[in-house]
Amino acid sequence: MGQLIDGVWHDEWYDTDSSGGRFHRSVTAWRNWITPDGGPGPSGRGGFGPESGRYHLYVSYACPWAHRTLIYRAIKGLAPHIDVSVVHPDMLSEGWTFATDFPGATGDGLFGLPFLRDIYLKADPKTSGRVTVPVLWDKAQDTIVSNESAEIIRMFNSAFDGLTGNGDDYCPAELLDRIDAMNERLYDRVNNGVYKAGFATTQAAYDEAVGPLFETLDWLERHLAANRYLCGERITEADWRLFTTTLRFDPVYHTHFKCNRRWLREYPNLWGWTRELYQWPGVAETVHLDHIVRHYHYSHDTINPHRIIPINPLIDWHEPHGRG
Ligand SMILES: N[C@@H](CCC(=O)N[C@@H](CS)C(=O)NCC(=O)O)C(=O)O
Repeated sequence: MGQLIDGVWHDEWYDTDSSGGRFHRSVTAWRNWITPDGGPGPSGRGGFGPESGRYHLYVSYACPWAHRTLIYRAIKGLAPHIDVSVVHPDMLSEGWTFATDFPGATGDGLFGLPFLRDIYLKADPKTSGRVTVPVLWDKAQDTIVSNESAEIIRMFNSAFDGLTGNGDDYCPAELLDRIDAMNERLYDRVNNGVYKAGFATTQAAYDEAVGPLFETLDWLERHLAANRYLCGERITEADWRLFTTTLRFDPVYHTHFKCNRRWLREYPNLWGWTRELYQWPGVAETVHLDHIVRHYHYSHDTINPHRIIPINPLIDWHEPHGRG
């Protein structure tokens, strides 16, 4: 695990010394948008129109942020139009690699390069920053459109509708404020909250993260007792964003990240809702628990220095969800 500084790779773990043991996720650098008419989006520059076969998605099956983009690719009918490369689950001194000695790790389908950082360097040989997944690559301009999952899924929600004929809208205008507020509440306390607890290197930093995490899970349990989905009667972006975290909770975060006040399956509504999303058409195929379990336990040697992969709870994802 490391980062690029002026185009040079430095193998460094997250610096928590300067932040009192707290993990801070870096701000994402590539922020262009694909738009229906190719005009500029809310950030970055224009020139990225929706075309079949033009874009390529680099993901890790382990990563909850990348997983969101794979789910949207499935539920928005984008698979025939956007192809995918999958990195190896082990993220060690070279960062994410295109090694293929793990089932499902595809290698770099576009250029045959060895490391994900080479994709960043292809876009900008002097780039600086962390080398993260997902990455949405534009074959026409030979550059990165975006490496921010929250924005990639907003593009996927509507930019290609003219091409796919799939008008399913997970971010309808009338619910946008509610979705944004829910996302904000859940990102810091839950999606990133588990990482803040897991990567904390002081007791205080861990306590600061794990308290709000479980308060928010308790709140979500009550909320889902009264609401079909997070923002009311219809499924929205807020649900998909939370799902990639709740899916990983019992297999990884509970034990590996010390988020162990309760198992997720002890929350009947949250667990039923998680199973419902898992069972949504096309979604189970995006879930690769072998990559998930392997990545976290094998890559984070500050947390699990002997790299023992645990046996894990037996989970019946196909049990009827009982909601609706
Ligand atoms: N803001 C990014 C965060 C992505 C992210 O942090 N991905 C992790 C994997 S779960 C990563 O690639 N980390 C590598 C690193 O930090 O060096 C997004 O949501 O797209």
